[in-house]
Amino acid sequence: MLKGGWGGKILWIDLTREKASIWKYDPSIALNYIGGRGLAIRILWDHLKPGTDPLHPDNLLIFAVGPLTALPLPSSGKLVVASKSPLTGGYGDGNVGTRASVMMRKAGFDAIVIEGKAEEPSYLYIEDDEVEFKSARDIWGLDASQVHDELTSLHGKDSGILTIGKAGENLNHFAVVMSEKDRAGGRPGLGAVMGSKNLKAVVIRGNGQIKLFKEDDLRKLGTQALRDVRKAPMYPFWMEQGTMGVYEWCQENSVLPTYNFREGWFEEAEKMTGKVMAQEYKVTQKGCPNCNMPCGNVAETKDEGQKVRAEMDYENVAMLSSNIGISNMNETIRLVRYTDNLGIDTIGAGAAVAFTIEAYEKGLIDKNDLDGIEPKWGDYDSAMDIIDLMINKKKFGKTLSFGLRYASLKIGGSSVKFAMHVKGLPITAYDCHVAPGMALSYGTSPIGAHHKDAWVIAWEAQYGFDKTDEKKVAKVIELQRIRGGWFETFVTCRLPWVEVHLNLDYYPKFMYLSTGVEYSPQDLNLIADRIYTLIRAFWIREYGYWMRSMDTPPERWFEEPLTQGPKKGTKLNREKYNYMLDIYYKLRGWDSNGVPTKSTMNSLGLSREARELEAIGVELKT
Ligand code: PTT
Ligand code: SF4
Repeated sequence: MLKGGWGGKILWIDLTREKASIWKYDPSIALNYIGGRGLAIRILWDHLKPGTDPLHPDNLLIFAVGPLTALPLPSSGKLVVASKSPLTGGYGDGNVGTRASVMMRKAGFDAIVIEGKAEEPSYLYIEDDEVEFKSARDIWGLDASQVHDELTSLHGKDSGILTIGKAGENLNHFAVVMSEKDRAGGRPGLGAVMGSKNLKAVVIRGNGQIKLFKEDDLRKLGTQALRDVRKAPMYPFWMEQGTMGVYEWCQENSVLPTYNFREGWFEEAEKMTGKVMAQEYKVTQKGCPNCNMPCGNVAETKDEGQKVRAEMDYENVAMLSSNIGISNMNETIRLVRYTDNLGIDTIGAGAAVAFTIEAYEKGLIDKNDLDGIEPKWGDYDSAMDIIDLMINKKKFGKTLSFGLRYASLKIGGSSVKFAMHVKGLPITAYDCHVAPGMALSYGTSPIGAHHKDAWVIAWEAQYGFDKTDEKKVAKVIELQRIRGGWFETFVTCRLPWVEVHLNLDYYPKFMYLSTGVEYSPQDLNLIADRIYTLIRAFWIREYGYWMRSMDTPPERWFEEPLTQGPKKGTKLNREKYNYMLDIYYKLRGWDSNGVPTKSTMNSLGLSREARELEAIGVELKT
């Protein structure tokens, strides 16, 4: 019996039959998987038929919150979106800051699961236990910002709204789920999953109370933590630059993605720093619900042309500036606004443009493949044209819309070496020629190359980029546990801890006051390991096999040294990477090919899942 914290209910919606049902799910799932990503992978393992095409109606689109979501504590307005990914073919998730998370909690749902496909463009209106299936004919084709405005005026400002743009409608594999115009989640193509269901938006309102084990005490502790955030020495800098504060640091350390990750140092970086953004372009600041350290720095163009505003996060800016050779803040603001309106991942879009420029440069595609576009580094117009080509699935744009892995296999040649992804997911904005620990983090991230699970690079810079020892590997796992395990299951924002160093000890206490369960840090780490291993089992169930190469970043970083900047000449060493990967597998209790052993699965309470893998012919070492 749960004492509080969890809503205890899952809302299951079948779009094909226009039916909704509410389940009280087994409390042991809540206790052993907590919520968010943990609940999502449990649902996918138990309810998704193996081998389902990610864009088939049978795929499940899941929105999940956790026992700390929407509570009066730092930065708690977050939600996990998860599904089987069309971009990678494996487990995919993302984390969105949105009022929808608060509304889900007030409605009492820990997860909303959507299956099937609506007969025509639709959106869902959910108010507590009531679900209405509504026509989206009038909003289909609108961009994500317009849809937000339309649905806000229809359903009220305090509704939670999740939507897709044209990218999701057109099943572009880089499509994300958008909220409140500037928030995005689900880089592994989860916007396309929503589009494949003919689902333009989900609007949710909840009117209930979140039942907590010790509400007054939680409020008191939450207030104290909010005060700690505000008093933190890093707070003023964070409030000025947000995630963009790291741009200059990346340049100094030669890890700023430049020219399709060929370089880690950009000759015009000084025009694109967090300071320039904050002091010359920033006009206002936005945040997710319940956040007192809002990082949505809204910048406005200052060039001639129509004024445009966009939120400038580091990943967006780096991938749509240095990585495609652009050094003009106005152009990057326009690109971010454009991609947000289309509902396409900024990182995927930047990666796709860079890949196209390089493939063109190397003669693997020509002007005709690009419908007359002649792409160049630093050329804003051709970058916009490539994005359009991809959204409209014209010529090479169609190939590109299936992702870098697919496109590189299709055009062949040396492109496989410079298709900068792991497991099909484009690498986020840290070049790793000098950073073997970060390369391992990308290699072993449970959704493909994303820094969300282990942003080890800041620690690695201090520890020593050149070291490739067990301590570094253990640090990757430690961060994966906390970032990918704790925060993705509590479902709150991790940035209070990462950026202003809020004491991590708060979180087990919050969990106790919310749920009445006394999780120790070790208990939480064990749950994180269970989730990681189940996610790995899910990938293996989908692929039918596993190989080390799937946990390895692209050839480029091993073969082509940096040619500019202070670390010129540096590249990754393959033997050392493999050595780290061996240690990683050993520490995780997986075999030398990255397959969990039977004893690891048994010790994590995954014996049934181990038997299921064996039943499909996967050999599990003991
Ligand atoms: C996240 C990835 C990131 S990570 C960024 S900027 W970052 C990009 N943002 C995009 C965007 O914006 N528009 C768009 N069309 N595509 C985008 N793709 C990219 O997506 C985000 C913040 C940020 S800003 C980060 S680091 C932190 N991420 C968290 C996380 O993963 N978990 C967690 N518990 N807390 C986090 N807090 C921070 O949230 P994905 P958001 Mg995002 C415009 O979705 O798929 O996880 O990829 O959610 O609400 O926009 O907040 O320098
Ligand atoms: Fe949202 Fe940024 Fe606040 Fe995190 S720190 S909750 S991403 S506004």
